[in-house]
Amino acid sequence: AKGTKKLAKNSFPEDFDWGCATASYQIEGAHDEDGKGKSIWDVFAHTPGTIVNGDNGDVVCDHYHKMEEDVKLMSDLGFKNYRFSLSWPRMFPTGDVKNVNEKGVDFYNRLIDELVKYGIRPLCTLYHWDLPQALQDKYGGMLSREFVNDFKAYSEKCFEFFGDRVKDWITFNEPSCICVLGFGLGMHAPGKADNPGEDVYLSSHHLLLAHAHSVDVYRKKFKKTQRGVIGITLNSEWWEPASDSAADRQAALRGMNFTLDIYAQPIWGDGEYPKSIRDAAGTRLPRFSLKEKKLLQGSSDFFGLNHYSTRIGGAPKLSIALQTLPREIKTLTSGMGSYGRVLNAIKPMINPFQPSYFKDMDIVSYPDPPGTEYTTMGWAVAPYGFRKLLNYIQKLYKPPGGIIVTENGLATNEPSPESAKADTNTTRIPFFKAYLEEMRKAIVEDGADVRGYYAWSFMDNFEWSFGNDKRFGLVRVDYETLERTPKPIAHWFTKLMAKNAIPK
Ligand code: GBH
Repeated sequence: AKGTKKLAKNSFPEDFDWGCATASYQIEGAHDEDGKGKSIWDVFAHTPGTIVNGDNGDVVCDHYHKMEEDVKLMSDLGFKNYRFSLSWPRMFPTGDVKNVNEKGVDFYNRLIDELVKYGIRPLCTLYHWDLPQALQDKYGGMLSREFVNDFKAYSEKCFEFFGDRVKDWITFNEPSCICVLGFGLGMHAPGKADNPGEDVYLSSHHLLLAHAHSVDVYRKKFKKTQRGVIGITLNSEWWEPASDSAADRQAALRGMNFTLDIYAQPIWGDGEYPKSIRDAAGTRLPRFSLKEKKLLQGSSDFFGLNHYSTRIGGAPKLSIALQTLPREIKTLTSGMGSYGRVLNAIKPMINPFQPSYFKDMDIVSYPDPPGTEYTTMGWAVAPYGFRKLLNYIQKLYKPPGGIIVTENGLATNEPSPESAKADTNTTRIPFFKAYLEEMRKAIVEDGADVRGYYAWSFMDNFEWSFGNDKRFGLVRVDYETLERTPKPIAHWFTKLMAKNAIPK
C-alpha cells in the first residue's frame, strides 16, 4: 500500500477488492438431495439440544435451488468478488475422492459459471466446517492424522474440477473456531469437550498439516497452468490489555498467541508454535518435524482474516480462567445440550490436575469500557481493535501478498422486515462505517497492506449454534417464503463500491 497517503478523503487504494461472503452449510439447504452425503453439521444440528430453537441447515436459504437468483442479485448490487465454500460431502458423500457425486460437482460448476458470467470473481473456501460425517465416524475426523491425506486428496480434486475458473483459494476457514469450539468447548460440530487439554492442539496440528499439504499440491501440480493464489483464513478478536502493567500486557499477548499466532506463527513466522503455548502445554502440544516446518513456512499467498470484536484481557487474579470463554456462551440457553458440553470443558478449569487449553491460555476477560455497545451476539462494538489487529499482523508477519479481510460484520435483531430496516439505519450502517474507517486508517496512516474486504454475509443464514434468528445478512431472507430483500446496508455497500470510498 505504498503511496496511499495521497488518497482522497474516505477512499481506498485503487485496486482494492470489495466483496461479500457466505458458507455452504449456512445457506445451501438441500441437505439430502441429489446424492449429497451427511456432514458433521447435519448430524450435530439434528442432535437435540445443540442449536437454539432446534434450527438446522436442512433448507435455510435454499440457495441450492435459488443460486441463479442469488448471483443475479449480487451482481445487481454491484459486487465484483464473492467468497463461498464448497461442501465436501455434497461432492464426495463418503469423504473418499474415489466416490464422486457428479450432481454435487455440477452444482458448483454452475455456480462458478454463473459468477463468471456476471464478472464476479469467485474466492473459494475448501473447508468451512462441513466435514463428511463418514470421516468423523471412520477415524474421529481431525483428531486423526489420516485427515491430512484425505483433505489433500479432496483439495486436489477441487483444483482439478474448478481451478480453470477459480483463481483464489482458501484452504480452511477459521482454524481457531474449528478446533476450540469443536474440540474444546463442544459448541460446534463434532461437539467434543471431554479432553480440552489435548484435542484442541491435536486437531489444530492436523489442520495445519492438511493446509500445508494442500497448498503444496496446488503449487506443484496446478499453479503453473492455473496461475491462482492459495491461502488460509484465520479468525481473531483483538485482545486489548486491561492496564499498562507488564502482567496485563503479557496476558493480552497470550490471548493473541492462543487465538491467532498458534496458526499464524507456523505459517508466516518461524514455523513453530508460540513459546507461551509450548511452555503452557508441554508434551500435550504436538511438534512439527523439520520437514513439516519447511512445508508450513510460507504456505499462504495472503493473510486471510476474519474479525468481529475486541476483548479486554488481563492477568488472572483467580486461578480459574473461566472468563476466557467466548462471551456468546452466556446467550446460549441453559437447557441446551451444547451448554452441557461447554460445562464439561469448563470442569478442568476448576480441577487443578486436569489440563485444558483454556487454562493454558491463562487470561481473564475484563469488563468493557463504560458505554460500550454490543451486537445481538453479545460481542462488543470496538472498531479501534480492528486497526490494532491489522497493525499487529502487519508488523509481526509482514505477509507477502497482503492481508485480505475475508469476513467482518454483525448480527442485529430483526424479527420483522420493518425492524430490519429500522435496525439497519441505527446499527448496521454505523457499524460498517466505523469498522471500515479504522481499516482505512490502518492502510493509509499506518501502512498496513490490506488488499480486500468481504462483508459477512451476503444474506441472512444459519448462524451455527445460534440458529436462524441471528441475522448477519446484507440481504434479508424470509425463511417462510424464501424471498430475498436487500436491507439499506446493501445499498450502502453499492455506493461504497461504486466510489471506492466510505459514503458520507
Ligand atoms: C465466523 O465465525 C464464521 O466464519 C461464520 O461462518 C459465522 O457465521 C460468522 O463468523 C458469524 O459468527 O470472545 O466474546 O469476543 C466467527 C466466530 C466470532 C467466534 C467471535 C468467536 C468471539 C466472541 N467468532 N467469537 S468474544
